[in-house]
Amino acid sequence: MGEEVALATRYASRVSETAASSPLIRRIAHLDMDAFYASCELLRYPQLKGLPVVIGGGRRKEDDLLGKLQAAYPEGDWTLERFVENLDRIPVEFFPRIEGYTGRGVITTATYAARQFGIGSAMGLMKAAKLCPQAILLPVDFERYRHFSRAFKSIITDIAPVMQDRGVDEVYIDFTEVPGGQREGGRVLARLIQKSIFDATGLTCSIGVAPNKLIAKMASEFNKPNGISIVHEADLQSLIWPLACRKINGVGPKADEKLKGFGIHTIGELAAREPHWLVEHFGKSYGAWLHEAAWGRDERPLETESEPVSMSRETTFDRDLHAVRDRAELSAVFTRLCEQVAADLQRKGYEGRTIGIKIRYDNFQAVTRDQSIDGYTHDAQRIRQVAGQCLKRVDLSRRIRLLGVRVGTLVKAGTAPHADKPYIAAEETPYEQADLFFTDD
Ligand code: DCP
Ligand code: MG
Repeated sequence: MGEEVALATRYASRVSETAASSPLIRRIAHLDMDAFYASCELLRYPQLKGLPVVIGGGRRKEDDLLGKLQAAYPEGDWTLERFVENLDRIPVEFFPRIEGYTGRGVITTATYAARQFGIGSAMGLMKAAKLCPQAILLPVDFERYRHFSRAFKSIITDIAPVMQDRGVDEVYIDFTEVPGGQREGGRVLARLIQKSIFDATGLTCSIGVAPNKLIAKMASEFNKPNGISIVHEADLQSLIWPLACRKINGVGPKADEKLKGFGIHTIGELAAREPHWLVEHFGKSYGAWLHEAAWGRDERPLETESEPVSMSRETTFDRDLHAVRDRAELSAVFTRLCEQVAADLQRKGYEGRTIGIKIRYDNFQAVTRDQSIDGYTHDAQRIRQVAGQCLKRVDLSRRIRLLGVRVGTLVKAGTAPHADKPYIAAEETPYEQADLFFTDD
């Protein structure tokens, strides 16, 4: 069955201290995916590459495309399954255009081809329709973007473990102590990360490497898309000072207006002001910060998230399943989810004490149940037994859209008493609704 399995690891926040004590030159990267939502869409519709495409508006309308295909090729066997497998073969002319759009929809992002027409994030679709009527309009699919978000981040942490998550499509990475992180100012490692992400996902990103987060964030924009920019401390005057103050992450539209009112447009002009003048006009803390920022100083550590608090696997079914009629299928999926969570735990070296399930019904209502055990485990069978108990506490007479298994309260494997007591409760449980599809074997 074609369901998509999603995995998730939740972390407790922790601050990285690596750079402070290091004799190496501090090198911090900011990585930002290129036209992220649009690029995720182009992976499944490669026939749209190079064309103006905007993402936004209403809900998914893939079924409209299926309808068109059925009408155009009535002899074709266009089941949903066949359709999903052949997305890359849908003729370009079948895709909806933005022309004539009326409504209040807003663009989340646009391909670089669409940007040439002046289209960009947060623009109304009606305005975009005027700028480029032939642009193709695709609906947003957040689940898909989250999937690729997790994928590219896990590739990064495999290479460079100190990473700060900044949202769906950007992260900071501490290059300082990573092999290759100092070579050519970080370019060698940046190239490796770009290539690894591209090879695994087909997505491109842009990376800026600089002495700190503030400059790195600006630098990642210098060579978009698919670019790398290296900034050293000595480049402040030539590369940073000519930029508009607004390019500083932390100078919003209001502060920018006020700065302009004083005739300060560029970061260089900001740097030229006396700190006490800035404090006088922008307040003690913000004024002082503006001065530091203009001089490229930023000591903030990366806030890494390296201690997971839970790991989970969940899957959304192609069609909603029923506990009785689809018993075998559900049981198999359930077992597999437990095995996957167990494998995730084992691979990353964790064990957990709280085992839980999540179900989303056909009306999108979600319920969760969990249960704590004595000791800690990363054993698939044990997880399945306890998760099976949790399932007995939810309504299984309704159709199910999503099923998930989570293990929480994690500790590093081997650091806590092991839950190796045989678990017999499940065998003793009398026949209940959950047994309809969750066998206790
Ligand atoms: N996004 C959104 N609404 C906005 C801005 C962005 O929904 N106003 C979403 C869509 C983007 C994603 O967030 O794909 C990442 O935002 P970016 O600003 O990084 O934009 P892109 O990744 O799309 O393009 P770029 O190549 O400029 O980074
Ligand atoms: Mg981006």
